Amino acid sequence: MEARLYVIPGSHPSMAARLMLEAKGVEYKRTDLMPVISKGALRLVGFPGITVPALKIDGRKVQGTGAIARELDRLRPEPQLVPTDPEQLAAVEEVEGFGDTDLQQPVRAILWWALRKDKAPLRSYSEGARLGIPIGLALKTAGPIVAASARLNKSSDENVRRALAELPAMLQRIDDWIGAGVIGGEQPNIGDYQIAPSLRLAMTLDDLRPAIESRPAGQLALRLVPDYPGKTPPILPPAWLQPLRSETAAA
Ligand SMILES: N[C@@H](CCC(=O)N[C@@H](CS)C(=O)NCC(=O)O)C(=O)O
Repeated sequence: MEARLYVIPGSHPSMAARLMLEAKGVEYKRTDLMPVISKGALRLVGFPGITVPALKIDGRKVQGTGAIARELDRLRPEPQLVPTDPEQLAAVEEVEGFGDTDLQQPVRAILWWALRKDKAPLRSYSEGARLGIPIGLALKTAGPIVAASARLNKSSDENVRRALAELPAMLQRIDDWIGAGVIGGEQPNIGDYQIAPSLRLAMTLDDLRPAIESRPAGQLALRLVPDYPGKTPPILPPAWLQPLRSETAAA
């Protein structure tokens, strides 16, 4: 099987695709792309869409975490990522949908807000990446990319403050799914792979980690993704973190 995965360093759905390929034991080559520039690069190599993860596998082009999971199940059924039992499938797809849209996006918005305020942590997110140019140079010229990414991901003060206020309820939903056994089992499914990397990326922010790490959601993220590049020292306004602080105190 010949496989090449296109990713953006630090991207949470890209991490999901990497973990699924590894779980399936599929060997693959990886191409690291810079955000924003990635859109044109993906078009150049023939993908119809503009987002990572994007996978070329045995001549087929598959884009998006969910589509990649289903293609991997088709090519190599074990371990199964998407359940076939209808009841289980419905439950897992609910988690998957939540991870794909509701959770991924606010985490992106929060991180780009932080990186726009201070670009220094960007280097830590590029750890181990091969961008085709020296990392130092990539980082020196990253200003416009950070600004564009913050704009594209709607990282306004208002959106980020709202995302932080909504995070406790999201974490509770994830804990409940773990409690009900929909995710968090011994054999991770697409729901696990959609959720864990997003939480793990959120945990690279020192401001967010304490509210996540000790609860079931955080434990799942740490189990599935023990290592995640990146570390952002405290930067978010304390008032915005209040909803998360009360959550930590209650736990
Ligand atoms: N929900 C999709 C989202 C994919 C997505 O939006 N990926 C982001 C990176 S996390 C991307 O490619 N953004 C383009 C950019 O940053 O320029 C999935 O899971 O595949």
